[in-house]
Amino acid sequence: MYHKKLKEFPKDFLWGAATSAYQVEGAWKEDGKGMSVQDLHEPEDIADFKIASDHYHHWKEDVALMAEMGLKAYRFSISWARIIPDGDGEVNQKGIEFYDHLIDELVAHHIEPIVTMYHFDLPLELHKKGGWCNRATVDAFEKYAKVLFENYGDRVKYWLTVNEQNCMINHPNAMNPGKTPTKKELYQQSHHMFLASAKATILCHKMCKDAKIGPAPNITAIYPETCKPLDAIAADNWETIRCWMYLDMAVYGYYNSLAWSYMEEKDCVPEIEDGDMEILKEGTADFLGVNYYATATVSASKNDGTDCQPRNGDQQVMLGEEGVYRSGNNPYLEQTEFGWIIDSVGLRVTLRRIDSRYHMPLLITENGLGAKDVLTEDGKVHDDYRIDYLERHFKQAQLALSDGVNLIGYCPWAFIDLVSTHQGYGKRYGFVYVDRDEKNLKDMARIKKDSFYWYQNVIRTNGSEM
Ligand code: BGP
Repeated sequence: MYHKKLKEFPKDFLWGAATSAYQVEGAWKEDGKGMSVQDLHEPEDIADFKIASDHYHHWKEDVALMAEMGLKAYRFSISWARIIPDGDGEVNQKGIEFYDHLIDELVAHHIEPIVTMYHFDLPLELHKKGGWCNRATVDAFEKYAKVLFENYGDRVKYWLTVNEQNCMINHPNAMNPGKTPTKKELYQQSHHMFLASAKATILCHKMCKDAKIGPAPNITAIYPETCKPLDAIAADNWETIRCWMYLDMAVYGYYNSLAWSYMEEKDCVPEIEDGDMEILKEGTADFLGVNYYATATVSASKNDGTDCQPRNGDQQVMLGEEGVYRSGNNPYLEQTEFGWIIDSVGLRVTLRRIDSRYHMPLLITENGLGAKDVLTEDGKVHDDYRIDYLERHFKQAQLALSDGVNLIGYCPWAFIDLVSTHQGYGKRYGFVYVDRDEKNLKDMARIKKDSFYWYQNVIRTNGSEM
């Protein structure tokens, strides 16, 4: 649809940027922090998460940079194991203080804190007891949520429960060190995460009266490879199993019926205890976080043993699944140097689809370009490719707004360079460069990239200049 005049970004639009604790903080065992499953990663050639961008020691300087850029919001995650080192026992006062200071500093600079409660970093002690397969983890999360609301509920108005639950179920390896769970176990984990989110949501509504809470799944429109009806069925299958089942639960508190049939077909229906469905119904979201990177294109299943084509990949790679869909090609879209599809129009498609289904306020909680940035000899980073990527996506967000989507904010990934989940510092996302290599920590200096100044102007003009 063409619009004669585009809607302006709302005055209180949350121009933000995002990070997650284990990818940016470092200080992996400082001041009483317990270990998380991410701390077990010790890759040979690339950075691990032990020091990362050392935000734990640079937080004040980092917030000053956020303020200089003009950020209206900062989405970050709290490390569960920094707050409760074994996940379920004593509270670590030093951990409480770290986020207390960070939140105070943000508020002092009029930056809205948007807090993710759990972003891939389950406390290791909980993992040893079965992690999300163990129902006790649901209660541990509720207890952790209570600690967060007690300590930060007076200042934090936006809470995100679980980051990319759908990716943790569809790409489970990094979250389950030691042993990849079976499909049945994964959907049990998912049920427990749904319950944990719902319980935290109920608690948030009781304890923090004017706060809003929601999930942050990775949502993307799925295209059929051709106009063959069976390709359309495959796209619908995968979009439902990958995306809608998570949002239907968050918004309506029930299992999507197609997703349920899929779990029956694949023998992975979770065990549901008495009372669970009532909790899920009660603990529904106030807004939806959306991590968006790339659309996917799929074709009809052949159901002949060749639908699933294993290949190396990360959270954006679609492998295909027997009897459900095959991974297809989209000749109209480019890819990043890391093989991620670039589809700015797909962001508009995705936001429109979510809006049609749920009519909820939407917040883009992640979107960005991972690239091999180069620091020039005169100390600059000319990331015009990132500016181009973000400009194209912001324009599509404005079109989605004009289409009627209730978009309340946009938090590109990432505010500052941090450890990429698979490529260390070889794949950077930030507006701020961190001067370190994979293994050589150098001085960790913070250097503003060209995109920093560009985004500063976008925010200053509330999106009217891009
Ligand atoms: C999302 C995760 C983030 C971040 C981002 C970029 O799926 O929520 O934590 O890692 O993807 O991914 P990567 O670092 O693999 O390029």
